[in-house]
Amino acid sequence: MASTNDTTPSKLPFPVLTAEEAAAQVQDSQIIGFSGFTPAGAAKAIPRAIAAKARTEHEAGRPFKIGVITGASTGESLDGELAKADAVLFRTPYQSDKHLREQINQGKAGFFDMHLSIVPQYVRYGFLGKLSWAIVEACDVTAEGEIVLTTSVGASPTFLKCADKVFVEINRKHPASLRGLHDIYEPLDPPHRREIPIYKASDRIGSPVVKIDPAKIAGIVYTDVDDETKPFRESDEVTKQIGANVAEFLAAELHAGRIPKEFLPIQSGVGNIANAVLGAIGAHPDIPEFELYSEVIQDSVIDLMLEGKIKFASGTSLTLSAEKLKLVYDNFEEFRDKLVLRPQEISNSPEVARRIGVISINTAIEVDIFGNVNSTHIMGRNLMNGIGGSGDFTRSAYISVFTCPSVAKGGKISTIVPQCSHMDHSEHSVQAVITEQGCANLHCLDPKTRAQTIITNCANPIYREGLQAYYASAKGGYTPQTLNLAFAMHQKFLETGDMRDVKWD
Ligand code: 0RQ
Repeated sequence: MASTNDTTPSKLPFPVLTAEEAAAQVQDSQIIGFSGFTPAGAAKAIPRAIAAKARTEHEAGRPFKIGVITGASTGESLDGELAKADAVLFRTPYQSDKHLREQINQGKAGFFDMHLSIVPQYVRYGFLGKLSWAIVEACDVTAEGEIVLTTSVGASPTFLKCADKVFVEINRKHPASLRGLHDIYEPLDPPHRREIPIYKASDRIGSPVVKIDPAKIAGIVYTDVDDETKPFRESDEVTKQIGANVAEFLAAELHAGRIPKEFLPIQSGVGNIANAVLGAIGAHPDIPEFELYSEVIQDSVIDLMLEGKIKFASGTSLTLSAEKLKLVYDNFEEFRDKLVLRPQEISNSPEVARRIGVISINTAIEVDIFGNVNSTHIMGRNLMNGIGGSGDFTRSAYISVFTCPSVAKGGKISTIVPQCSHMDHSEHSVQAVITEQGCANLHCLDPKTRAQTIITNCANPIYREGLQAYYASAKGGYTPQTLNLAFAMHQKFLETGDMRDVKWD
């Protein structure tokens, strides 16, 4: 069986192309499914070359934009370059690139947000249009059309299946011995779908490779580049305290018998707070070793595996710093039976999350005093990143937790507000809100008690009195609100750049 692992790639029946030769085949208005879930495993060389082609076309006075579908956020070479080249017709789902965010908020790039678990089936159902290309990063491909992905699976299996033609970026930074890390499984579509047979985080149900018709492979591009993962900020006092508060909350629920003594699988979002939270859970003496059923596997997971605190991690991406990825690759035989990467349709499956009792922990932009959560918008208007996988897990979780610092922008913004300026997760799906100030355990509380608990336990002291004043004057009913004051803090910020000193009467 010839594969790119063989020293002579010409044995394969696929053209070996430069990224520019591949990009030359991409036409204006085509829709492309790119690999990548976070910068992990994202296509890099061809999107960069497509962006260069877009610039040339624009200079020649010709239109050139493409529809960009990915697993989630990607790296600078994909979202960043395409946005800077004004080459994005539409983009979905989650993104976190500052240039693309700007284009979206200026209305120059179309964007629609969706739950990550739903992306592959939307592609299969045809809601996203016909994919002309799938462009994926892999560490190996065989003449028979077996593709071994790299550090993420995301939605790539579906892109590869549904696209007319395929380009594969073979990234030599990743060893072909990764075969076996991935568990590729695609459910049948309704009305033929059956249950996804995962009963614990470590269950494997699929194939180690994505198998496609080799006739669809229009070319291979060889690359040798690291994932464009950004380094973590050193945890500060606020982040550490949020982590400690989450760990204390879970330990208390365990002691109260509301979490079983063997513990339950954790889902954790991405970023600095999520990294610190996992570290704190791992360090808590009362929390036993646990498993992860999540989407992103970050550095702290590897550290906790080495300490024996995390037994197994199921995700869709291995989003590690270069140093941590090297450690995993250097000791891959040790990690092989502790890690699995699945398609996001499976890693983020609400069905599986509900069955296995996932404890979800995600980050909010703002939370209102009743426990509704805004994860996506700044001041109700501008998109930050997107809902990502937070909704996939939150709605189905055994316990769903939202964390955030109590203030943003040096205290000019309170993340606890009378009413969210945009809503992604409703009070019905949010069981705990945790800031560095403390924890509001909202289980089975009515809206009035929720409001008092969130203001007292989570709001920053500089905003606590103001929020209490708002609530004291809020007009009756089951959920007291004064509609013309509910956004007074947001309005104050839009007028003065600071939420403080709102007059509540
Ligand atoms: O701004 O970048 O200018 O400093 O938002 O905030 O505190 O650094 O936290 O990087 O973890 O991001 C919710 C955006 C948090 C992210 C969000 C500003 C703040 C800062 C970033 P700067 P932090 P993080 C996993 C699951 C939604 C989807 C999700 C996210 C910047 O976690 O996108 O959970 N989550 N998916 O200053 C104005 C506020 C603000 C604010 C924070 N109220 N108003 N600015 N910021 N709160 C992901 C996937 O599914 C792949």
